[in-house]
Amino acid sequence: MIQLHQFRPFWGLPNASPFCMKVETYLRYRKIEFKTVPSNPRQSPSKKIPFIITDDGQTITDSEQIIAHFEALQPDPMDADLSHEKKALAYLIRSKVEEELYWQITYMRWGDPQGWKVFLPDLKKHMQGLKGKVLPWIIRRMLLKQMSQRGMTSNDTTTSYASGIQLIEVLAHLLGDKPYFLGEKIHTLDMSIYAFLANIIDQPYTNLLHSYANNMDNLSAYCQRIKQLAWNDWQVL
Ligand SMILES: N[C@@H](CCC(=O)N[C@@H](CS)C(=O)NCC(=O)O)C(=O)O
Repeated sequence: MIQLHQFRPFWGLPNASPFCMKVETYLRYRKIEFKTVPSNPRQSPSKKIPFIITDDGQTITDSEQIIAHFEALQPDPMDADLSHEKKALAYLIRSKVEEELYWQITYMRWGDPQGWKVFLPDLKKHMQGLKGKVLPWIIRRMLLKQMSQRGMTSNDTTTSYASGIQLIEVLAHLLGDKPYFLGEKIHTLDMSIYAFLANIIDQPYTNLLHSYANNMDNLSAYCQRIKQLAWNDWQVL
């Protein structure tokens, strides 16, 4: 059985890591059987999760490589209909979404003081003893430094969320009234965009980015559409 190594579900989200959720959305959508193995970045050869171990014992890291591995085995690859131009466009959209929204999602939890207030107690529940007392603060210090290099600071949430809000607006315009980002048909790009949007729209506490994204009716409907296709049988824990 294929093993998907990733974080446990959190806050009613299938995964608090959008990269893990992207891979799980893909495997579920494709109806590829797998089992999840609770893990963390330290256990990954790349020091990032998710990673998978295939039936024949091969380890694959990186969400995009994992999807490419399984797509190569499919009789009907999801992106086979795309021209070089559309593939290039999909690459640019995905790269921007993953880079920008990864830091926005990180900021919602670790940087935004309101987010940190609710994130910390729940994070500590998953860390026993001394680990729970020190580790969140060590990780936060490191992340705050990385976020400040991107112009995001705890004392200015408006500026910190501005680039995320701008990208959400761009995505809403790009989607328009199409069902999926590249048209009528779902593609691997949608696995990524859905996972990143769901980590903003479906997270249980509000903030400037969450409320802005939730007001975009087409993006909310898009998330519901993919949820129906891939996560219909999933129970919120
Ligand atoms: N390019 C990688 C990125 C994966 C990634 O950044 N995962 C995060 C969790 S959302 C992680 O493991 N971070 C740990 C770290 O950067 O130390 C992918 O697509 O899988």
